[in-house]
Amino acid sequence: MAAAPQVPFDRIHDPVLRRLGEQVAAGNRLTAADGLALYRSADLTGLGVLADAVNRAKNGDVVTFASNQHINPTNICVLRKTCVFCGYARLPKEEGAYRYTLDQVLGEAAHAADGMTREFHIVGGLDMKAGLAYYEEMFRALKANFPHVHIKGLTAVEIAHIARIEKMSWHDVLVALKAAGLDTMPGGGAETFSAAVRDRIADKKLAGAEYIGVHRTAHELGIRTNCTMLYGHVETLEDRMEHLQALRDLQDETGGFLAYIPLAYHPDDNELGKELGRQGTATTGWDDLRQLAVGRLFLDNFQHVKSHWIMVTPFLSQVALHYGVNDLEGTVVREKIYHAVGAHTPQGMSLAALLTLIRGAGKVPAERDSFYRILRTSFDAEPVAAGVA
Ligand code: V47
Ligand code: SF4
Repeated sequence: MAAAPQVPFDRIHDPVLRRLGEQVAAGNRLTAADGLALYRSADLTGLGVLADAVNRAKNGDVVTFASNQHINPTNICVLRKTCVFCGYARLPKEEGAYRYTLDQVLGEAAHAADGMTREFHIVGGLDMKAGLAYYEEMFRALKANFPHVHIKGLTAVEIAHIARIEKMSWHDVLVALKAAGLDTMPGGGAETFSAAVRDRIADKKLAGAEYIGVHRTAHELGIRTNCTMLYGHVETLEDRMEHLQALRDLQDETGGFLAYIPLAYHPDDNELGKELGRQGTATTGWDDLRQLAVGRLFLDNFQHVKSHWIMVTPFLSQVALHYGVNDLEGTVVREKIYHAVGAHTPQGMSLAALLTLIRGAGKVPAERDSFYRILRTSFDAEPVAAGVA
């Protein structure tokens, strides 16, 4: 059990936050109304102080990261027209549509051949031609070729899609995929659970209660999962609290969630962004930090809160390490790969840069595996960026 948080009350100016801080320090649960009060506080620094105290009590100063590789086997998706926030999906005959063959998947995965990648994060569209056999064959081949690599694959929405096209239950699809090599599931597809918001931005997508249902089934089968929330589009703060409440309730029931990852909505290159006239205006730093901090405080039964630095920038993710975050998502590219390609890859950060970022925030970097077991905290053999103590 985590130690009681040591809250430095003198650094919290908002009396409402102080009152809630006393609740948290006493080990009392916050209600959804308390969560709303956290969101509405103008004392962002005080909110961070509180979230940091809770995080330190759970995870100390350690900040983890994993060495993973994303594989997106198909961008063909039946919800292409109704998930209006998505810029990735294509219809089967649309320009840019693709579905990898098994050889292409193995070719992408070959980057893992030198033993550095420890996790494949595999997600794609809801493709009518990517059914159970497609993924079973893929997972079996990946495990045969890269037995040391963990498979974190398929969102709840993809599991439900496979179940629908195969006329199977979620349970039976998950049992089959587990037997083929599925280890854990990512948290994508949650968006915002509120029915009104879903109607507007993700009509026809698996409902919030069904997303929770697929995760419950996975947890019952011993498949641990992550969860997410897409925020910063048309949702209200009440919608965000409804979403957090549903995540906390399932975690109370199963304990199967590994991490919570809020995802900041990006308005470029998607229909919703055009409709809202929001292009070029992503979420604000203020909102990103409070979203992470409120998650840390309300989700008192979660060990890990992850910031996705590709979405909110490495700079904000660094500051977020003082707002309740203990884990960073984003591909870590080792120096030799990094230099081999001769330039910054758009979706990777060198290990040295990541270490600089974590240490620069006064935290202790640690490489972890997919179950959050620490693999190493010493990086002496790695190249070190200038300015790292
Ligand atoms: O479900 C789609 C989001 C998610 C946009 O579990 C967008 O470890 C912002 O879930 N702006 C997929 N976000 C990514 C995801 C994820 C990422 C990293 C780690 C893990 C994990 C999961 O991306 C989708 C959707 O919510 N998304 N479009 C957009 N325009
Ligand atoms: Fe995009 Fe996923 Fe929606 Fe398909 S289901 S349109 S891939 S967000």
